[in-house]
Amino acid sequence: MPHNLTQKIIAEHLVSGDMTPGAEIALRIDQTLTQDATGTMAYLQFEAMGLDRVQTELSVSYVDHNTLQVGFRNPDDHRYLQSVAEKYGIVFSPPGTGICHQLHLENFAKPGKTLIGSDSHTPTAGGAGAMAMGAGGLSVALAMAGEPYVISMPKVVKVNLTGRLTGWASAKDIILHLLGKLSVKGGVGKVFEYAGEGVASLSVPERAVITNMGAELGATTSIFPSDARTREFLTAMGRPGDFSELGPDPDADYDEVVDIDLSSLEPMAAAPHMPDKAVTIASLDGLKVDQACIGSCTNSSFADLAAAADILNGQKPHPDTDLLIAPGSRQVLLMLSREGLLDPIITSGARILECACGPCIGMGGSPSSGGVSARTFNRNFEGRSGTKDGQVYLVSPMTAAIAALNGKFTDPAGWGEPPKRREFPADVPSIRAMFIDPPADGSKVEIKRGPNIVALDPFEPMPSVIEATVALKVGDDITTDHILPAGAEITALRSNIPAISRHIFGRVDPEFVDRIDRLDQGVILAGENYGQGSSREHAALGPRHLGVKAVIAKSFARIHRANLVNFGILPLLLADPADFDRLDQGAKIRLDAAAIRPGVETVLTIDGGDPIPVKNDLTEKELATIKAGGLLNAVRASRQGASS
Ligand code: MIC
Ligand code: SF4
Repeated sequence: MPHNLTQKIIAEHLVSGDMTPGAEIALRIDQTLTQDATGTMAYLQFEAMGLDRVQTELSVSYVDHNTLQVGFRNPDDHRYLQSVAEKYGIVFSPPGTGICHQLHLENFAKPGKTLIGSDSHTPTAGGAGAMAMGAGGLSVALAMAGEPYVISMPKVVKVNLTGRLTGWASAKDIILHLLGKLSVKGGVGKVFEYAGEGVASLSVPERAVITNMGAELGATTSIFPSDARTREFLTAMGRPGDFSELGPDPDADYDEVVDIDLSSLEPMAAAPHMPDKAVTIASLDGLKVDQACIGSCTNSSFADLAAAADILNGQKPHPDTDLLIAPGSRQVLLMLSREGLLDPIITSGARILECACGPCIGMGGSPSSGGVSARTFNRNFEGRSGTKDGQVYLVSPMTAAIAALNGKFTDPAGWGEPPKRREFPADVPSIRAMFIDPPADGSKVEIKRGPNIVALDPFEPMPSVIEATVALKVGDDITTDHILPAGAEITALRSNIPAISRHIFGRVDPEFVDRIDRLDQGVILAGENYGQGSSREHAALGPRHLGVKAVIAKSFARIHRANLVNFGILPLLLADPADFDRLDQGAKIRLDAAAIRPGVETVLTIDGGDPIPVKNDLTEKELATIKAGGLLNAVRASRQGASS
């Protein structure tokens, strides 16, 4: 049977399960990546598994999120991560080297390989033909221990690209267009596989912009074929041996097809506060822009920054607009410097930041009160910038640079000729030597722990009856940024669950933590797509620590649902979404948890009477994990069983 590219890679890595959409499949994982904000927890969990060395072909530990080092917490975490990497055979990328996804694309991504990363934008590597997925830290820890990664077999959507980009339209505008069309829940349970004659017109860094931000569709991942452009890219990166040609079989079937005519696209923005609120830049003509930020794992390649440098050349941003630029990696910075493209950036007066996530995760660079910020990032959730009423528009680097010069958004019709597209220079410098490779034998290495690193308490098994209060009722599209806000102060607590739990839902309802503290057991009630956005498992661990037993929602985002299961919280679905209105915050519910069966509808009762039917899409194994109190308990029990 002919296979599409996704099915080919899955078939090649299938450990168990059948490839029917929706069925549970287990995949062998070739590579893993972690970043520091999720990595500390992932490695604490890996340590608890008792192995001497990672079992993957390659595991890389990046430090890119918590790089401010205000006080001891971040540097303690970095030191811990470096020592763990040395001990267990993991490549370590020190702070300042760059953003995990940009670095992975440049240095390690390989066509046809499976990669999971404890960061939702891991699909960036799909730009080079890898099947790369975001996952919770515990899932990554298990993959490092050699366990397969379990997902639902995705549907495969063919995104058929025709024509080619013209004028000021860029890769960012392709994905913003798709988000506008399909929404932030449009990709749940799906892989977006790019095909068609338009593919060849896009370079690997451009493809990576699209696969990166495919995460905002809620997709399992996004992938491009590996072709002549991939060969060019890998050769330029000094890795011609990593190339292999890979694409769908000629008559491959897809579950859905979406057509995009590249030549019809124009510069776009995602308006506040969701990545799918796509509007044209022309429609924003005249809107004052207080800040412009160029960077993040979406748009910080050499090509992106070179285009911005060309636009800024000899000019200055508007006096009322603050311009910040963060290159994605030291390689990008080095290329800009060697090509003479740093000069126009420096002389423009733009503020050059460290090669790291920076303002994207609220690590500085917040806009002023109510300020409009044009950012080349991938998320504009309310408050994520660090300024609650900041108005963040997601745009391309060219759009951000032009807006910075004009101090406002203007109609692209008046922008003149776009800069020449530069992919990468003829001679690309390697920064591979800036990574720290682990020694062959790490057995003597001592792990360095600071006071910020607090081991996880074991979790109790699920009670047989849940008698709980609806501790919080929230609407649709609640992000993990709503559940656990980012920003420098809170993210510094990622390796300390008791401390970080005090911030759960802090921006949605500052009373939440005190309220749930007074309750014995709590549940959360939510609308569609609960937990969209990041992979941070703290958004499940924190609620679990506070006593949340179940989340009852209309639907869940993929990674967060897996994190809930991993930490023993029941993800229940309202059998009739209209029942959402019958359940109020403060209601007392009762549920016979012991009686729950995979896929079987059951009822919970409100305040001792009124029944509400709830269903689940849990597998036998997932339910057993939840009942055991989470995956760590389940893994410990199975390891003990194996050794007795
Ligand atoms: C994000 O962009 O939201 C993050 C910060 O990179 C997260 C990971 C985290 O919360 O540490 C992600 O995308 O998974
Ligand atoms: Fe970092 Fe932002 Fe990318 Fe997340 S989305 S990995 S915070 S640059």
